[in-house]
Amino acid sequence: MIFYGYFRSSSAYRCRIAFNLKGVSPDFVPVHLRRGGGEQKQDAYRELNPQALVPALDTGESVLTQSLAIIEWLDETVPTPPLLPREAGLRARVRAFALAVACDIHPLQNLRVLDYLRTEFGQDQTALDAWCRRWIGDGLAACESLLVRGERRGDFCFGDAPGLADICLVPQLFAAERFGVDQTRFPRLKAIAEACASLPAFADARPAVQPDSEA
Ligand SMILES: N[C@@H](CCC(=O)N[C@@H](CS)C(=O)NCC(=O)O)C(=O)O
Repeated sequence: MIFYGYFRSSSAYRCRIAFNLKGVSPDFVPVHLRRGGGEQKQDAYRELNPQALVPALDTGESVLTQSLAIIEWLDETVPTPPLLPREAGLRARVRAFALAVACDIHPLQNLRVLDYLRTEFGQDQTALDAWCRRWIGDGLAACESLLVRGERRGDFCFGDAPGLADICLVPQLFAAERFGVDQTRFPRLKAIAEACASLPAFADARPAVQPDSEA
């Protein structure tokens, strides 16, 4: 298997955590999102992912894209430990949390969106950071409430073991840190992130320890 990613990509970070939790180690091919205008935009990579986004996973049989689709494929092909609960209602809540991050927060901080705000609307870095803080902050505040409303039990988002929600949360908090979001607003999310950080699957997936890291 070949995994195409970038150390700082939140979506690739999600997949790395999932691979580690499952004990799966695909070969890694870095795709530099900035070098030469962005390797993700070059024809060779677009052949793999026409969206020109990382990650992509070549399973040997086909190329999968979209981090959540990759993670659910992994969960179905390597069922232990499970990343989604068996009970349908709880499973829907876990997916709702993951989608709140992946569909409603993350796209607004994406490189191509920020580049567009910079080049087409003339915004400087201060304005872009404020934009990111606004949308990440509001989104994570809603995520904090989702867990409170869900009467959370255990050290992780939805119980005593990490799953899809935690896999999405931790990279999003990493991005929140990068953009200077005030995280004192999210005590529950921070406590969960600390529980995750103590696990090798999460620690080994951090951007700073990836082979293509520039940290
Ligand atoms: N929904 C996609 C998002 C993928 C995505 O936005 N990837 C970012 C990095 S986190 C990217 O490749 N950005 C390149 C760009 O904006 O040009 C997923 O979950 O895989």
